[in-house]
Amino acid sequence: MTENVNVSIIGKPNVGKSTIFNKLLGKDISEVSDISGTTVYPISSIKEFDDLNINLIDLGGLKKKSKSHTNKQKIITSETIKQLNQSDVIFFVLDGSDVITKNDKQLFRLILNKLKNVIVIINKTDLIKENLKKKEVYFKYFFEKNYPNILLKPLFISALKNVKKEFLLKKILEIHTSSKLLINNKEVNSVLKKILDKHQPVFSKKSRPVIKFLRHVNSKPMIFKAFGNKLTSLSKEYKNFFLKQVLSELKIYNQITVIKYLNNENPYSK
Ligand SMILES: Nc1nc2c(ncn2[C@@H]2O[C@H](COP(=O)(O)OP(=O)(O)OP(=O)(O)O)[C@@H](O)[C@H]2O)c(=O)[nH]1
Ligand SMILES: [Mg+2]
Repeated sequence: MTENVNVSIIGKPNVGKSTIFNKLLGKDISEVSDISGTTVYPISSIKEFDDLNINLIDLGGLKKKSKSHTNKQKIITSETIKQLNQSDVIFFVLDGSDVITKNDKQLFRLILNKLKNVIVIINKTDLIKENLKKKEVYFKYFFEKNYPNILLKPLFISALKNVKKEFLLKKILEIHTSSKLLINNKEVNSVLKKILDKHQPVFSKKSRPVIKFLRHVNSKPMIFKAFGNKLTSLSKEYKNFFLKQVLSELKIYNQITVIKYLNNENPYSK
């Protein structure tokens, strides 16, 4: 059975969104130019892949809040929010030849706040003059350090020279498939045991929080529930550590994840 997936291409102006859109479709549908602000209204087209009808949506480049008061930017902002709400996966595009800007950070926050699964694409790698490895580390480290509830594997491409089409389409399929699955309790709790063996929560306010049971309750967005005692005294650092561990042990990439901590509840009581 064919299924539909909405994939929006989001990023600040001029990073190469329309170029990626055209290359993925193999047709020059969206206008490309070196003038920032070329795309205004969303442009969409269907790409068939595997059993998926991928509805690709190219959006206008969103500027940072303090610079989004022009009429054109107001249109782009409202269209972006509208498409974002309906999207299953986001391609978040950055310019690899530049540093990460405030504009990029604001946009990425917006995507995460909507609990959207996201694939980070670092474009224009052909323009990187300095050591490529160093630049890759810079981007990877930024996303690793700043966003505790998602494990990202940024993809480095040059839309002009090699867009890595198959790879990108496969990523959409992977997220789509994992968004329909619930991971069984046995697997989740063997991961819980492994994490606790590595690092127990520490004492805080004279009590030691104990996580007893972990359950995967939703896959789009990804939600886990942790059951135990005194979980309100878990530190933020521990929660961040715990979430990253769960994601890496279960190999959940590019999917925003929430863990809800519940005190003294027996998951089997209902
Ligand atoms: N060197 C290089 N140039 C690129 C690459 N991808 C896109 N460009 C160029 O960057 C400019 C902007 O590309 P667009 O695809 O129009 O960018 P956009 O993000 O859609 O821009 P807006 O619609 O204005 O937000 C164009 O001149 C492209 O040819 C790339 O991988 N390498
Ligand atoms: Mg464009």
